[in-house]
Amino acid sequence: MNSEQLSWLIRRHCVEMTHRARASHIGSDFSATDILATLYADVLRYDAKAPQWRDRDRFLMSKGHASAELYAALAESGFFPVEELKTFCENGSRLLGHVSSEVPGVELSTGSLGHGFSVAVGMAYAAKKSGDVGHKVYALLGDGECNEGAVWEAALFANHFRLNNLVAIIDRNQMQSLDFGENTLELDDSEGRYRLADKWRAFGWRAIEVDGHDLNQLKSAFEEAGENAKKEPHKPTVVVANTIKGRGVAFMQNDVLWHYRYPHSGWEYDDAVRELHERIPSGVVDPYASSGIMRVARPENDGEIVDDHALSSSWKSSYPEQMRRVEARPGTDERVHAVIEDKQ
Ligand SMILES: Cc1ncc(C[n+]2csc(CCOP(=O)(O)OP(=O)(O)O)c2C)c(N)n1
Ligand SMILES: [Mg+2]
Repeated sequence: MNSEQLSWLIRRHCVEMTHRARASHIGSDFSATDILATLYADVLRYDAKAPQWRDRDRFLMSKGHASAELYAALAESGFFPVEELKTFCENGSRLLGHVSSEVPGVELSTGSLGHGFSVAVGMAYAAKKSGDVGHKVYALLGDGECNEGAVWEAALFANHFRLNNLVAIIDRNQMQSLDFGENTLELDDSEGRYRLADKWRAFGWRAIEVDGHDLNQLKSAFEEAGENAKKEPHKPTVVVANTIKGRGVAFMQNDVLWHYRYPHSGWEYDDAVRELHERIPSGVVDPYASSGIMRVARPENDGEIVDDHALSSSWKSSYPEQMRRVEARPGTDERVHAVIEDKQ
């Protein structure tokens, strides 16, 4: 299966899993879907039938709330039956709402932000110390997760011990749970001269910035990271992937609502499936509805949508005016939202 096909299937499973389970984080799943698809289709070395194979690359999902997409990627890569995805978040299921190491292919239970990356750094260090050079360690972090102090301590450590067997990936979707990053704790400097990638460079890392939805760019970045030992022999690599939260379903994009909301029965679920089917890659069959959903029960008056989505970007109307610095444009592909007020 190629990365485009895997990417489509991951998104399709995420719609189904969060819908059935009434569970969260589909926006977070969607922003990193293309990253995971590239990793599992083109980059990571693994044996799905022997998940503990000694020479496997290690992948740690440090933003462990985006569990549905990881489970979907693992199931489609052969670690466990795809059918099991239907049990996501059910009582007794091993597919817990935050990433669980009970699941074949998962290296570490995650969800407490900052921890997964710290453990990844420790694993890379241990591999170096024991002369175990047959594999790399990868960790996927959210950008909001970079607000955690532990992340920067681990980044210093990786530089100090020259962990060139380590690749961090930042899902730079500019959002965290209930707001934009800029409104919460900024990662770029106030003049826009030093961006997140520059911070990592200053910490001794090699930083590569890419469009996190461009499968070719992602693949090249990981190949470049693999070449690291030749070019800059001592440095760990970070791939800063610029992404859109909710990418793939127009009404979910760049809207804080979809951090926690699941696609409800009716127009939300139907329209999400319909839109995915507009771009189904050849050779892929929808495991849930092979011919997609043709007619979407979209509410006739927009008022219903607004009521239903009172928590969407407009929810910030209750904020004091000086806090409303950034405004979303939901339903568009525009990643850089309008700054509507000076940040003073
Ligand atoms: C240590 C810790 N604090 C708070 C949370 C609650 N929490 C869950 S998701 C989230 C936002 C994460 O934002 P980001 O890392 O940007 O991930 P995204 O959903 O945007 O991909 C927060 C604060 C947590 N899981 N762990
Ligand atoms: Mg984020």
